Amino acid sequence: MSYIKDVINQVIERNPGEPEFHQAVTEVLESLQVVIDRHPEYIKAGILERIVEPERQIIFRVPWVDDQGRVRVNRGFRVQFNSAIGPYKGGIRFHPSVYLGIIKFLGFEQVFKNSLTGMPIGGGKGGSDFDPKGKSNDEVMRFCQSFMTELYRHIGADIDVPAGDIGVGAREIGYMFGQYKRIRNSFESGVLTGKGLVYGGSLVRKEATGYGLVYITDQMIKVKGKSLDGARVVVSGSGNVAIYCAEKVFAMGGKVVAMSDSNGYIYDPDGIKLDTIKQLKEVERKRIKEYKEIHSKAEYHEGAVGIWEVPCDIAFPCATQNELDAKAAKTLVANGCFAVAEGANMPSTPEAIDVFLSNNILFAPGKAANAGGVAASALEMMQNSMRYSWSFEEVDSRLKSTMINIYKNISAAAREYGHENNLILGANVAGFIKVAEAMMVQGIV
Ligand code: NDP
Ligand code: 2IT
Repeated sequence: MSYIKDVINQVIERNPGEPEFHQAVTEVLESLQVVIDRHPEYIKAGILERIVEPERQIIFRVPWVDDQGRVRVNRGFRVQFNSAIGPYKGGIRFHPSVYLGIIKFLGFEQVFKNSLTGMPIGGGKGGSDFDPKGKSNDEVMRFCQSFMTELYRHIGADIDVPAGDIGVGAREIGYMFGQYKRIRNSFESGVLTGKGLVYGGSLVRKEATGYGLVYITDQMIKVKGKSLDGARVVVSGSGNVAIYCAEKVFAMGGKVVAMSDSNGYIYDPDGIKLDTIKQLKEVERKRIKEYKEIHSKAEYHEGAVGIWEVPCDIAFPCATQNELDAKAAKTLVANGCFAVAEGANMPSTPEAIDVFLSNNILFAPGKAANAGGVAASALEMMQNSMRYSWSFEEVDSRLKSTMINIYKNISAAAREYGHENNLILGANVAGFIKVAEAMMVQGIV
């Protein structure tokens, strides 16, 4: 273990002030002792030392003019983490909390997630500390154009293919694609994914992270004789991942009783009315609090973390990193929750994960459970290079089989490397080995 500990300590020393990055690296590397024991050649080749160091990190100024005519300046990031198995691939996040450490943790996770999809995609992530909340459409457009005016020189269908994440959806991707196309004077549909359906987007991409999350969860609980049918479900967040997770839960006979945003959560004992959430969040961009004005039987509570006090059988954290701590995990367990699947990236703290594992909660880690989004992005890239589009059913069935395969691979790896029910270990090991093997044969680069 001391070799792995040394690598972790080096990462902490060389990347000061980036606790989320340290957290993500520690979790993955601590799983890899069993792999290193069987593959001592990885030590000599410096696989771990190389895999924790991004291949390239780009930080740039993003100036834009607000509606009052004032100049504003944000910071843009793109971290191109690992290209051993394909072009860098990963979303762009616009949120005031974004700094280099957040983008590095997300880029690092993405390397293993993308490997798990079985598709030829490397890992990367980007973003900005720009806050789209309260901004006009025109301001968002000007920001996206300025962001792409720098980013365009670093990306391409065979180089690096961004997509959405928190604060970046179809609207932002549209503005960024328009600016890329204008600068390059070239319609390169494969340069971004999550595009609108009328200009090269894929059916099911919008739904894919949430649907995929429910597909893999269904598989995980089915093996233990449980079912979504009749299950009481809590989904945190009310963005892209949360909405389509909830939609698929309802379609499979479950009942979502609580959802949230960063201000608070709603509890509707009759089941959340998703049409209202879609209207409030996708169309009007309002706060979830408004739900109560429309459905008076529902309760609204200030504070996002209170959502974990709502009793449920299955919990899907779909908002943001470290939104579910040990206290929340203990409450979930005490209330009889039997499964947790991460729609967000790293939503459970390490202490919360310890609570889940020691209580035998069925736990699907984000890098496997939310891989449906990037898997559908890879399908979008495939369709773009064929200049063809598949039907909804075709993409959905490919997504479903991808998620079932991920489940099979991570549970097989968990079994093979020692802990049958530890899908965290399984996901880290299975995701890592493919990337490590590719790095081994490509020389010291
Ligand atoms: P959205 O911007 O569509 O939605 C984010 C949701 O999470 C909103 O309800 C938001 O509330 C809430 N949220 C964001 N930040 C915080 C915070 N600091 N505290 C509490 N709540 C917060 O993003 P997505 O749904 O796309 O992303 C959600 C998560 O899923 C992220 O972790 C992302 O990395 C991950 N993910 C996304 C994928 C995708 O395809 N989009 C794929 C795989 C993972 P509010 O509106 O109040 O900010
Ligand atoms: O975290 C993620 O996997 C995403 N935000 C989606 C990335 C992508 O390229 O579709």
